Amino acid sequence: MKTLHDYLRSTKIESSLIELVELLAETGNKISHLVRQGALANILGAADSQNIQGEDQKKLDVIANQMIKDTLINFSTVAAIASEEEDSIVPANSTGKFLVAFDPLDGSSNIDINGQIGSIFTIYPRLADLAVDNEAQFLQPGRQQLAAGYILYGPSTQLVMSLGKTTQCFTLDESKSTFVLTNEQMQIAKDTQEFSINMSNQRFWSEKMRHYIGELILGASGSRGKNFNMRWNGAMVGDVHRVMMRGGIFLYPSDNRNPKQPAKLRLLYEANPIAMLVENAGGKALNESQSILTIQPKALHERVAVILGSANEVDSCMSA
Ligand code: AFP
Repeated sequence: MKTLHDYLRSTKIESSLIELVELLAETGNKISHLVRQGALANILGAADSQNIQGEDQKKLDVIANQMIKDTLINFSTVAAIASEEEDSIVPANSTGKFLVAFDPLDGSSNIDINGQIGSIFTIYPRLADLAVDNEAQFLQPGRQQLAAGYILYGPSTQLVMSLGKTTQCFTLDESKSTFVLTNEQMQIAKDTQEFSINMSNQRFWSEKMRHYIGELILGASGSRGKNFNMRWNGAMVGDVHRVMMRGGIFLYPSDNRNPKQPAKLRLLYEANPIAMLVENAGGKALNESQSILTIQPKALHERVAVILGSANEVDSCMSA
């Protein structure tokens, strides 16, 4: 079986981008090792701090963020980084050609219950006409991404990534401490009978979303004429991986719980990288009106509604 190292060199991707992807994979491997030790590595529980999102940080949020940040800052081709756990961007190397944004630990509420968690990353080209400490570097539409991926810390550790046209899956061979190609071209089923949404927010959704989900729940006795199953993981990486593997529709729609914050998921380091992976696997990823990858970001930690997965089901949701 082909290793990540061999796969990357079989592509036409430039060597400096290959090296950066390998560095991120290697850091994910190290985080995976910590995750597997759990309480024995003193990584569980709260960090007694909050991030700019106003979220209580877990110890592993902080540890994973520091590991990725320390690795990238010292890598000569990285111009600047952005993270869910960093208030603002962190300039790195003035001659760097890449920007890296990441959610170091997605699904923090799953850490202490041994649930699925992951790290999400995205790589953009550095904008030559802007200084490396200019936040506007990162306000590029998702279509500009050079590479994107997530590392899922589940029963096995898997790296799902796209370097442009297709989406691959690699599985960590812990005996050799290396990622091995296990799916060269992931394809999301066009149809599904499985949806993924946090139902406890139902009373806060738009009428349109309440109607659409209501029809899924009516199943064969409703307008859809078939039954649906539901899954909600609490970690986007876990729900998205299920969609990548067996189809489905994942939704975190806008809601009116907090008029100042109608959406939850972050555009730069959650929605955009995931949207690239999903679209390059034949799925769709929208924000209730347009492809997520076409959104012009206005702020670093901007949030966005997310509806993604099996193309025909996303179409059904949008036309509901
Ligand atoms: P945390 O990393 O703070 O746990 O948030 C995870 C997440 O951003 C995304 O991964 C999940 O799909 C979503 O939040 C879960 O949100 P709810 O807790 O509101 O269901």
